[in-house]
Amino acid sequence: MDKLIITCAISGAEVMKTHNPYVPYTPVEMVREAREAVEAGASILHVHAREDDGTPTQSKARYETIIRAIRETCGDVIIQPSTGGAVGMSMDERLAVCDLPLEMATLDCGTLNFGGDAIFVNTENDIIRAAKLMSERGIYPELECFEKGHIDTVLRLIKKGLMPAPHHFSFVLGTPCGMQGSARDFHFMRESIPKDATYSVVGIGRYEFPLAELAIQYGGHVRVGLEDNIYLEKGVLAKGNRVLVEHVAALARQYNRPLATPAEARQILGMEAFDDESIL
Ligand code: KMH
Ligand code: ZN
Repeated sequence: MDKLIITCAISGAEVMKTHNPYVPYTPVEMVREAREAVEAGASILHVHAREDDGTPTQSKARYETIIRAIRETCGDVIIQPSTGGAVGMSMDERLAVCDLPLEMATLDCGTLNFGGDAIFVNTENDIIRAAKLMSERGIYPELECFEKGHIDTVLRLIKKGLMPAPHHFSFVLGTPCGMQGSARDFHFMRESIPKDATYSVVGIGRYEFPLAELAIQYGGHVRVGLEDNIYLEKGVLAKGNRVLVEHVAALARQYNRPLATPAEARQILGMEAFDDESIL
């Protein structure tokens, strides 16, 4: 089994300080959360930029400021900005961040009800556009799939030659109106991807740690962080991203699964070696 890659989704776009005061907004707060997540064992940081008041933004300039600050503090960690942004943003707005020399970014592979009247829109043409852009710019996509139909979409695009290898999936399970995160849901998803693909689980809310434990046992990888879950345990807010990563690192120790360094994560995922001259 490969070493375990822990991704930490430090900020998100929808979670606010009113939900958990450790949610970072400013670049200084982003660096604090990034550093603590990396110290605890994360090798990938999934980042949503925010304005100082917490408003989600896909501003290139804001991402550049945040990424440069994180890079200075966290060395060769893999920095993975979001192209999902926040619900309601246009694809033009969401993909603007891909103008930066990025190593990796998320690529959302289908539309989903997000609760109430909110819909997270990713049409087939949106997905194809994002895949083409990222491939042209050498940005490694993390294929976010919120349900099995999203995996099927990716498989169809692979067949059409529109989704080049390597393929690294994220199973985002437990959103209010999406697929939930039971063991049965997990196995259905992991058995549905190509044999040579890798995957990470993203358990929302109470699914975060049970899915992490399953992925650790079955050779998958894990994402945790305040974007996905604000609690360390029922009713106890997590005092930052560090404790969430530490919890997964402890589970990994329990199952004798060593953690991957950023360099090892790049190897496992089939990414290019890190080149700090050309990568932000
Ligand atoms: N904030 C969600 C609407 C991603 O980062 O690519 C989308 C999201 C997915 O978080
Ligand atoms: Zn995200």
